[in-house]
Amino acid sequence: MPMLEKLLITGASGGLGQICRQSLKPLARTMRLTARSGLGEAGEGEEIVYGSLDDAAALAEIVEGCDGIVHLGGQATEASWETIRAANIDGIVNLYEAVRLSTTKPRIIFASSNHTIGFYPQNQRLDTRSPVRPDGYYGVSKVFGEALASMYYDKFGIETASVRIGSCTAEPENYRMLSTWLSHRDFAQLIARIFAVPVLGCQVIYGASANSAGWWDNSAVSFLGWQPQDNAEAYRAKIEQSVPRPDPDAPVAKYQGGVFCADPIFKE
Ligand code: 15L
Repeated sequence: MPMLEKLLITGASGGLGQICRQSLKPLARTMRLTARSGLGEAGEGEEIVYGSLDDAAALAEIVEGCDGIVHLGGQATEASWETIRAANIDGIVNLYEAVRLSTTKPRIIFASSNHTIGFYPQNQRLDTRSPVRPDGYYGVSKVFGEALASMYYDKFGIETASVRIGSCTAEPENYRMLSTWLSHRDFAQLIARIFAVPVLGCQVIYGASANSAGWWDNSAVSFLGWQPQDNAEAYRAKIEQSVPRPDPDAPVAKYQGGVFCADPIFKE
């Protein structure tokens, strides 16, 4: 028996969206996929609805009838303020308004990011209550999303898990990812746990596998029962053989957010 009737994935044509399209199938009777374009043919149990986060009326229709949302849509890297504002500020307000006005009030998983805390040094361990230290407009927009989720929970009871995703790739690709890596399998299992718990409330969760070199402590959300299975350490030897070690003073070796800490202010 799937635990959800209808799961909406926003940003379903992106890298993580395509992974979730496959891995989250067992969670819902129907999966509704949305993006601006590029979703191909609907498979069994799938509905495809094209739309944009800046179209509030279209979003209201896209959200209606869903009991779960994995919100991956929006801008996924640093960009100009205009781009960030449209996709990650106005876009997420439109999404929460659509949820508030829906009859089904879906639980939301918000793809937040490690760039909310990117300016912490790599030798500092953080927990979910550590103050934010965003490393660019992108990180600031994710902090905004987390704050918006908090307000919609306190005012309207809409439940959200803001997952501060580290680096969700098939395998770790560099030294920093030995700490930040989140395997696709662990991400899918985290999503399943978030939808499974009877009461979620509004939580911040670090999205990282059980990396021996990890920086983040999720003990405040142990009630989720999520136990990541993978550990980036298994790839250390491969990285040591194939990736040049960065200068210890380079942002990628100094800060948790890596190269994002060195990004300029982009202009349109
Ligand atoms: C993110 O938030 C980005 O969306 C992703 O592309 C990676 O850069 C990741 O963070 C990371 O920090 O590795």
